[in-house]
Amino acid sequence: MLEYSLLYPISTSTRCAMKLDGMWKFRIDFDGIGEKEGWFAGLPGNEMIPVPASFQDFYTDKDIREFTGDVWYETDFVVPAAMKGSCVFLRFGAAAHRAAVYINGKKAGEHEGGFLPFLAAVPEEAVSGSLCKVVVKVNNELTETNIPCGCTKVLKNGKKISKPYFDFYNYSGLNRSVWLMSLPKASIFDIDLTYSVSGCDAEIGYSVRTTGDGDVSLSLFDEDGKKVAEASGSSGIIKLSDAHLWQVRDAYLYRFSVRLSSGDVLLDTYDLPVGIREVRIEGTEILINGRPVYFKGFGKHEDSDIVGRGFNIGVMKRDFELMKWIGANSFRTSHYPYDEEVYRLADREGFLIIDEVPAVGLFESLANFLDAGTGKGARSFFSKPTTPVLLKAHLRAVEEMIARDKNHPSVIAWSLMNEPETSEENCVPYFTEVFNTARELDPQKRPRTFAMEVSSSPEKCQCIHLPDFLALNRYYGWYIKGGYEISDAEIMFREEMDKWKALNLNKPFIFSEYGADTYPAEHKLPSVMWSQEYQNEVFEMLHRVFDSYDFVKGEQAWAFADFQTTEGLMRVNGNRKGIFTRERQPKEVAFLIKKRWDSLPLDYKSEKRV
Ligand code: EVA
Repeated sequence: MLEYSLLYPISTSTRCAMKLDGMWKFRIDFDGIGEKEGWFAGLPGNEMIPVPASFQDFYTDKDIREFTGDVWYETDFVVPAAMKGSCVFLRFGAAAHRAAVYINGKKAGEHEGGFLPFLAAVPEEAVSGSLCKVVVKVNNELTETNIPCGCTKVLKNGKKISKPYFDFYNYSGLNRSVWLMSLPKASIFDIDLTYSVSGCDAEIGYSVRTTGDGDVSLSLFDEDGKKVAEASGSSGIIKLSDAHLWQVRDAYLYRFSVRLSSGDVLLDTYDLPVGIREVRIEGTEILINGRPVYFKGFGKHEDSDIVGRGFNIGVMKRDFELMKWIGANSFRTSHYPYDEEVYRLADREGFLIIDEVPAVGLFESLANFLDAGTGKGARSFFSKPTTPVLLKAHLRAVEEMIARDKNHPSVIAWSLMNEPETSEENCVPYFTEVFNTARELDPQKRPRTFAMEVSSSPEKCQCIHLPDFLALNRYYGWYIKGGYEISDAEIMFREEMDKWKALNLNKPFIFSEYGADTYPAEHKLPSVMWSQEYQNEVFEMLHRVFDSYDFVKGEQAWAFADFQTTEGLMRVNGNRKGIFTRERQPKEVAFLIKKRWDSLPLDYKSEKRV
């Protein structure tokens, strides 16, 4: 159980939440002297930087952009009188990859893992209305004992460099909002919801965990603000006849309002947007409210110009508009849980999310995405002396992700790893523990999966039995037999699919990645790799294959937009497999995909089609 509540920060009559976003003081610890010189009590200098944002792309100096080590942030705040008598916290949406928080010079909290929130308690003496100082030391070094995996190398000139085992730039810093928030001493700590839907009738199972004594009661309001149900007690079932269900791309959100009281005194109250929907897998079908769904969408990144992986609310809005335009209904939060705003908007817009924990780079290779095409074998990642430490960090991230995201109707599945090494038996205990933990922690028992690289083949993968549906990342026509050899790529792809079919797993498959790098300015007749025309040919070929297998129940193209990576021979100022450019404009292939997705019915390939 987590030591603090990860309910999204909101203000109600009993709790306050305010953002501390804006310009913070900033200092890069080039010489590793910050601790010794007591920077935790206040930073030297006057350098300022925006929060939230990655620090890398603001500066013109490459030594800053590539800096690997500690960077320090500082701001002042005053606890408003309204928070007096409450427990006061700072809540960090994300600090990549590890952080230590100091309030008025004293350590107030620390956290490892760069994509999930954590809280630091503001000490009581600071809650007196005087000026407080928060200093945060953020470290961006990659290791094999935390996720995402990578390492740090030292150059001959003594400077450090990050070597990710994954294909996205190691953007870091305070990438998400920082909140000052207060909770009453007796408060609502966590809410679990489950749904069972039968026709138009629904049952909502609820369980509310509180700190301190008090009685729980709750009300459910519809979108017109009309109260449709009431209940009391910390757990129970609400029955709703004629429920308005949350459907794919047709969302409906009730307001679930929880109260904790002692006699007539209201101790705490919390409101949660709630979408009533049931997720089930039956044979090769993925069912939302009993209806088969074919997934259309993307693997994405949180990545944009200037702010890097910093949350950018405008870019988020544009991304949703583009996904609606192209006919998508879903996305995977590759390769880490995104900002909470993304899930809130997906709840509102009716998108389906496969929520991915930041377990990427679990492969004995400096760049597993390159091996992703070759099928090159690798030594196992799961029998090192450090494996138990890695597993602990992985399980903690699964716990935090599920605690944070379990109540979003948009979240319909967990992706527990991206492209791990699976061909040796010693990965099985590790995987089993991760899969079991997710099942145990999720009140809704949502489907679990992991994205499988090509060496996780029907012959070799040791973990096929674990996912509830299979998610394949495949690059036929790019890493495998690209260019004029694409006809061989199609044959090899079909051979692989025939082998999956022969296994008769009776589980749904989706393609969680496929694509081809394309330079938006490049046109060529006849096509060559990297041209717009070639990206179209690859997608046409892949679509033909997807359409030939009924157990394929979805396609999520790689990637939604071009994104920044570590520089190298394989990447032209980033990964160019975007269907949209990094500026969020369509490449040619976007029109081809739109035509297809607009024409595919939601229950495409379902045996239950009427
Ligand atoms: C690629 N392939 O090579 C992608 C990566 C991605 O960006 C993968 O999961 O297999 C990875 O991160 O373009």
